[in-house]
Amino acid sequence: MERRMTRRTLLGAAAATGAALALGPRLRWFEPALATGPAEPAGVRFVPSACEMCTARCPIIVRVRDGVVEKIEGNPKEGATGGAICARGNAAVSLLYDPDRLKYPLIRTGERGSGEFRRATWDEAYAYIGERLTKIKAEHGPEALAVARRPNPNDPFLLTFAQAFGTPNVFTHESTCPQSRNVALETTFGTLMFHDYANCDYLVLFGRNHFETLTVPQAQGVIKAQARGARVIYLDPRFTPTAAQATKHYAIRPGTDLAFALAMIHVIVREKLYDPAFVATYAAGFDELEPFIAPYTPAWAAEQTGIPAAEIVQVARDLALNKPRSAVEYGWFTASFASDFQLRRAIAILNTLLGNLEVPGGTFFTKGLAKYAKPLGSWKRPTPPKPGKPRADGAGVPGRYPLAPVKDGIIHHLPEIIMTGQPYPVKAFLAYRFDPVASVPDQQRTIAAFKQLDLLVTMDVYLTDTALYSDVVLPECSFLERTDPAFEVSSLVPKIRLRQQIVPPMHDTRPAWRVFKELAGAAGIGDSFGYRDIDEVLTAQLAPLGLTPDDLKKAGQWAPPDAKPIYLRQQNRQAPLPLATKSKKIDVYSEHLHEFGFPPLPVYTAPPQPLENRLYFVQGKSAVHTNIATQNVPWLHELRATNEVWLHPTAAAARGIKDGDLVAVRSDRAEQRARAKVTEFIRPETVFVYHGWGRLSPGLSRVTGKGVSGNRLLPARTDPISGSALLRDTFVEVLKV
Ligand SMILES: Nc1nc2c(c(=O)[nH]1)N[C@H]1C(S)=C(S)[C@@H](COP(=O)(O)OP(=O)(O)OC[C@H]3O[C@@H](n4cnc5c(=O)[nH]c(N)nc54)[C@H](O)[C@@H]3O)O[C@H]1N2
Ligand SMILES: Nc1nc2c(c(=O)[nH]1)N[C@H]1C(S)=C(S)[C@@H](COP(=O)(O)OP(=O)(O)OC[C@H]3O[C@@H](n4cnc5c(=O)[nH]c(N)nc54)[C@H](O)[C@@H]3O)O[C@H]1N2
Ligand code: SF4
Ligand SMILES: [Mo]
Repeated sequence: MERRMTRRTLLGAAAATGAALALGPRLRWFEPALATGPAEPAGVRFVPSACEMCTARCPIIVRVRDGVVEKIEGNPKEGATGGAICARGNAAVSLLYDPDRLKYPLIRTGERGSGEFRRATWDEAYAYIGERLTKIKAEHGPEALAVARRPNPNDPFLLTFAQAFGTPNVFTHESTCPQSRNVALETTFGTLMFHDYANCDYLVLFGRNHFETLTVPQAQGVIKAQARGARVIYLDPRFTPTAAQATKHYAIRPGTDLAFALAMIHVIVREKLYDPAFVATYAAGFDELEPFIAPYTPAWAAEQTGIPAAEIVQVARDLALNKPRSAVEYGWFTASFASDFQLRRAIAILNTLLGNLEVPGGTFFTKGLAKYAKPLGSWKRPTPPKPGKPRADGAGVPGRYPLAPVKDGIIHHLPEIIMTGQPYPVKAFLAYRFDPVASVPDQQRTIAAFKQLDLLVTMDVYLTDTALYSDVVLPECSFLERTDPAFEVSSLVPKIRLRQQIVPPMHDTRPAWRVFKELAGAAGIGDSFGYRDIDEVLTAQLAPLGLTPDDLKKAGQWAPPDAKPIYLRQQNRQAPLPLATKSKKIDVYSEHLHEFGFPPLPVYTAPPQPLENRLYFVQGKSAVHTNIATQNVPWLHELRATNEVWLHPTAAAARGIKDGDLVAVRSDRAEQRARAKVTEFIRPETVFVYHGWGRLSPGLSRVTGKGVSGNRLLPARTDPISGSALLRDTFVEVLKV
């Protein structure tokens, strides 16, 4: 079941870490604490698993002594992480033992939002949900149920539940995260693209804050590149840890990144610095690009961005000089300004001009397990009927949001649908590993809508802000107390990884595979869950690969033997690429966008300008917290207990604000209070807060009511092309209280 590590293997891990540390002090965030103690005493186990403190799901080794989890470390065998984990991964121990965790099912007894619940048994909770779902289905049809989750290894259970119930209204969080990027990439290449950070020589980052807003494997890739001498150009209105590590930081004016990108295209085209053979072989519409890009000069971009024209020219030339081992990163959180979709299109065009696809140090198509071995299998389940109605949010629906992905939807439209009953009634909502009240803009509207529902169910590990308004709260086992299905981690080389149970559940909590099976039984759709336990699910998954659940439990992860990175164009620069656009080419000029009435080339729209006294309201994530998930996790709370309002000294002085003063941040929607942090690390027309505070639920006892919630201040605006939320194009006033 588990892997016993001897002192010798531990020393091996220490040596590997030592090698990584030799890269320099910037590694300090990733340094795994090493197991201590002279010898491995009896009663100590080391079990491989996968972290769930964020969705990078790094491989970990958990040290357990006499049934108590003592320490979490990175799995030293993982090359991509260098055997390291981050502070959040380390702190999972304190989540496991946090007295604030959900300990048993809850059924609401008071008004929604009152926080009055009673302890319920699982059977009571299932019966409550099952009865209401059956009634809602009979009265309004199955599409009256919406479900949402942050994608995770338990997706097959939630998706099977939704499909068997018959609803098309399945959401992810994506419209508040990378949707404009994803749609731009799918429009241009027909699929997503990824970066070969470690082998890159010149990398341009539009606010991708690798050394603060982390995933360990990506950050390690950038560190490896920099250790070889790679240059990193970083644009952010704020001076961040990535700015500190970058070759060059430009404090760009918020929302003007597209101007910088267009001017770089201008220089590369005008000076003929692109890869002509690549463009001729793979690109469609280059002829249209030339006249289109002519007006977007560096001088014009300098006015927009506040960055000198000569600097823009230099970055463009350096990018081209280093091609194909150079890239402009597509970014991750891209739910920001209305120009974001076209920014990601412009970046796609830049990478095309550099000819960096499928060569080391460039960009690549993901190579799934099926390319090397066989895809994972599944337990046997009946083919679900096709939902009778289209999605309520219009994602993928002609005339509404035809390009927004059907599999993700537009979660920030759900409140409107519930409130108006248009295009049809949605009466029940299930939130799994997702907290829309905290995460989705226009919190007031989300709450008002949730209060109108006939049924709201949350499944989480904490009493979240969404749970606070729920009828039933289902406690999932924490990730250290459960086994999930194996999941694929596909990068240059595919792998499968397993999260396995380390210790028995401490409370009356259950794993997802069990909850959805039992809930399906109560809702009369149990036929789709014909497995007995998670081992049966794992057996079915692994059978095509000739592996058993025990194989994976021992090692924690598996890669096809001798799997080497595949770069499709490494040997043959004309090799076919799996471009899934209609033209089968890279759509520099997009007929597809044109057909839907959207600009086929990345036309610039300037960001809205702040009225007098107002400031751009910008948020970002902290190195020691994950989005809205960890503010209450004890060890992480100790590291950062609240957020502050970052103001430039000139903006502060103009408002009579001193460092540490209590200030009010006011938008058209609401007012929030926190302490001012007066700092030169931010542009004067911009105010910044870390995302994740201003929480409502008393169940998050350490943080309730502390700091600023962005989503209380923001309206829910939508990019008409991708369906992405626009979370950075709002202005706020800041006043001394
Ligand atoms: N204003 C504003 N809004 C934003 C952002 C922003 O910067 N500003 N960022 C956006 C981004 S990038 C994203 S990705 C979204 C994220 O939005 P969410 O997906 O809502 O946020 P997460 O922090 O990932 O965590 C979701 C929930 O998962 C729960 N959870 C953690 N582990 C487990 C588990 O093992 N089981 C269960 N059942 N639950 C678990 C946590 O307790 C938390 O309630 O928010 C977006 N919203
Ligand atoms: N520690 C930690 N790591 C995380 C997460 C976390 O919450 N904590 N969340 C994970 C998730 S879900 C995501 S989506 C990724 C997000 O990864 P990123 O996209 O890197 O993260 P953000 O923190 O949302 O934003 C990054 C930076 O954008 C800057 N910015 C704001 N406006 C502009 C602008 O107009 N132009 C430019 N160029 N920059 C601007 C902000 O100042 C901020 O520093 O991180 C992932 N990793
Ligand atoms: S990046 Fe940190 S929190 Fe995320 S999975 Fe890896 S160790 Fe865990
Ligand atoms: Mo995200």
